[in-house]
Amino acid sequence: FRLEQRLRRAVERNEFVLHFQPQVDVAQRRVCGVEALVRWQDPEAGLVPPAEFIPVAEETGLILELGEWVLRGACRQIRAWHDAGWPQVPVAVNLSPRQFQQSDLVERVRAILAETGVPPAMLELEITESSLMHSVEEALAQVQALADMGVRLAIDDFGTGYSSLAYLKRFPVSRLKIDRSFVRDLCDDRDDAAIVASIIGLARSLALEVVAEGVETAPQLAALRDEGCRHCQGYLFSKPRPAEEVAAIFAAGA
Ligand code: G
Ligand code: G
Ligand code: MN
Ligand code: NA
Repeated sequence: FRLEQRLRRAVERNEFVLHFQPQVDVAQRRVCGVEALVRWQDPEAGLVPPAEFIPVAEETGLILELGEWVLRGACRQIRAWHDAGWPQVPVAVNLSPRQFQQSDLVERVRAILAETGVPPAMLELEITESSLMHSVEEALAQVQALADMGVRLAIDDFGTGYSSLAYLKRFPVSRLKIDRSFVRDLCDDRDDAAIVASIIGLARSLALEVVAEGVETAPQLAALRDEGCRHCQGYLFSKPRPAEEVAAIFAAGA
């Protein structure tokens, strides 16, 4: 079908770009990380958001090639920011379930880190609960190998999937990302407020870091701070931006 053909050609022609969204340490008022988000620069349609092509890339398997490109691009950017003298913050990359299930993922990640000269701790991989729960023992081995290498792992969209708390304890993950659907109505919906507070409490109990996604307003930020959530990401601070513009945000100190 047409989108699949166009996507295949886009991979061949390298029509993708990475944007980066800062994560802010709200106590220290500084950028503490960035998330890499891929965009497709289609010569005809312009900038295509990932929601429109990631699902097709997943279905067709093109996500493996695209995902490798994203990983390499993110690591090159880490290197470039390092060489330009910017403060070093981890860069998060989204891994689709299919990428996560590749048996040689760990070796691929290791090779890209070596090739770009990036310390493993500067890379954070975001996986979803479904990636972890699909086949738990394999996932555990994969996560363990990445953690042993020193790569950070975050659970994306946390709270929307079906992860078991018992398993969560077994996985050596670095942090939980509170899904933005809970943050949206945090100030008006008691249930969302309770869920957000529970995730923050869970993270604290398990000694995991926590980051809130989709923070758009000052009252949301205040509520998150009150609950003890120190790291926030969202339009209140910055939309995902091209790398050059993120450097300006580093320069401004968030
Ligand atoms: O950037 P945006 O908010 O439009 O992203 C929409 C969705 O696409 C999010 O769920 C995000 O995780 C996903 N996404 C963005 N970039 C990547 C990527 O490089 N790889 C994968 N697998 N998903 C991505
Ligand atoms: O699934 P994932 O968490 O990777 O999704 C990231 C997506 O969230 C990106 O598409 C990004 O553009 C979007 N996003 C980031 N900050 C905000 C925000 O404050 N509000 C909304 N609505 N979307 C956001
Ligand atoms: Mn993400
Ligand atoms: Na998310």
